[in-house]
Amino acid sequence: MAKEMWWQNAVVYQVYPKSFQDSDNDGIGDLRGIIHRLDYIKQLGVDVIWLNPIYKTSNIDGGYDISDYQKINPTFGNMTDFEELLDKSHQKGLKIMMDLVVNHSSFEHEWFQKSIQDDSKNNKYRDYYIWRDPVDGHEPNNWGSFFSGPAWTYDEKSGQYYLHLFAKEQPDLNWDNQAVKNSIFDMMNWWAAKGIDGFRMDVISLISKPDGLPNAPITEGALYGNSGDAAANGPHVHDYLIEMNKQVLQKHDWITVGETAGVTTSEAKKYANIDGTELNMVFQFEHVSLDGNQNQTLGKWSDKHVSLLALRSNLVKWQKALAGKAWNSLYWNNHDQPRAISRFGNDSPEYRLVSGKMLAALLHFMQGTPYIYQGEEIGMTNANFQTMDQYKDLESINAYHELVEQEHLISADVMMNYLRARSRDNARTPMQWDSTTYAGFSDVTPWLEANANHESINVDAALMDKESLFYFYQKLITLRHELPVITDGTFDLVTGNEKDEAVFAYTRKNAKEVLLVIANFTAQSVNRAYNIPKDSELLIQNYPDVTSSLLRPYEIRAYLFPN
Ligand code: TEU
Repeated sequence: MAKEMWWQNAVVYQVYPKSFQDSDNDGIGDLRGIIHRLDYIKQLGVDVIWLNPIYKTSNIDGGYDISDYQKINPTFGNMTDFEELLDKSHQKGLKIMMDLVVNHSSFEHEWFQKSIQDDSKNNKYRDYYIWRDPVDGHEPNNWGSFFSGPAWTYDEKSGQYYLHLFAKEQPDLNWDNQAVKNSIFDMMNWWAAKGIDGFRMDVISLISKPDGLPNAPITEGALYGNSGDAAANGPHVHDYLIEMNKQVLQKHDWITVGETAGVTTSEAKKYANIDGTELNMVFQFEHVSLDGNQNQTLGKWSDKHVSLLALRSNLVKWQKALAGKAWNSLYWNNHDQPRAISRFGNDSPEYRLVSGKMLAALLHFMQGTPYIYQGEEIGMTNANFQTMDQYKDLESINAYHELVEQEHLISADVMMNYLRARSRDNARTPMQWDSTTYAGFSDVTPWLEANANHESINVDAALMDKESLFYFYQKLITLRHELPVITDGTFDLVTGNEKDEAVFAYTRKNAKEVLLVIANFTAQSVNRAYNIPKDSELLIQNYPDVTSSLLRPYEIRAYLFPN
């Protein structure tokens, strides 16, 4: 790319509005709550806020079931609140990236309601969704839903099934229909006119279904074929994104990121190509899938810890493959993933802070645009729920019913462990602002229980402690803004590091400078000798002093020296 784009040098902060800040004491976060906390986000130093869906919704899946793309979820506020949020953010130099959820709508969306009404087979909205006749009295194919059960639901009235890769309340839109595309592009242009700064596109890799909707390969013992694999990177997905780019994206200096389940590095080079014909970057899923269950029917449900060998080789693969050809996004967690420290670091009181700093620096010095998920910057941990009624996420609840009660594949205790390790609710507990009863999130019982550890892990405490994770993130963000090598430098693993089971060491290099990052990924001290030039500057570290070649538990150091 000839010109460096602004988003290549930016850091994004993700806000899950439902859990960020409640301003009207109904136990649910809202837009005015976010407005109230803008100065906090600004203080961190980020450039962009990504807002998870704030649209009118049937509330089955955390707002990913939109019933009106041009209305605000009344529980979150109204359009005036949104405009104020956008305005105040812009005044503070913060951009707003919205969530675009157009693989599916809510079943309550007017389009779907028309698609199932009496004259449905003759009205134009029937073809807005994916309807098929039964095959031998059954579902049209063997696809399973991401949220348990089949990916098809039968409609008595018309005698046909409709497709939903997610919940039955989230019917898939038919992107092969030009009218659907036009409606979506119009809607995007309508938001553009409001002055937003970009879109994060939900499961955009799934919008083009394979011709003929064939059965998906099925692993032995599995209940359904893997619809995610079957639908990912479908035959027309790039054509559709090129069309979207022409109709909408190229008219704006936006940030765009595609959430691309099932993306490979070669597909990513198309989605996020540097010519800019599709999107700026993608969220890939490989590094957050390495610790899944051996048993493919259990899929993500596991409490396994990934080995450094597997994690490193995957991250390195992405750094190398996209260099000069596309652009990476960098993340450890989001609203669908467990908390980074609990998953990849160590959330015991002894190591929470050092391991959190290690993970932060290790990721933020790589090439790509980093994403910080709310609470990550203060080291929030997994929820540690003990009973099923504490969970609210439909993916978790449905999986429990299917795997434990219906199929008897695993015991309740095992599943509770898996949920503590992987449930999406780990990420969705209320933001921990202070040590009061409801963590400063609300004055009433929140929709999802606050983590008991908010008494010590909270924003108030972080802001009062100069050594806190918050200020460490702030420093990393400043470094990214000031040091070109973090954005433009080439990435290389330190020679011989490929097989190291404890240490992850890499360099970033441009014509002027070299950045050397050395991280101990374990709770044990290890000895490693690295060649650190005399004229190097120690940019950042997570221990108060530096020993020679001894790397203490989760120690990270980054050195800068002339090339
Ligand atoms: O998630 C897409 C996705 O690939 C899911 O499999 C997700 O990773 C899974 O829930 C993790 O176990 C997106 C959204 O981020 C998610 O919140 C939505 O539920 C989903 O799409 C449907 O819109």
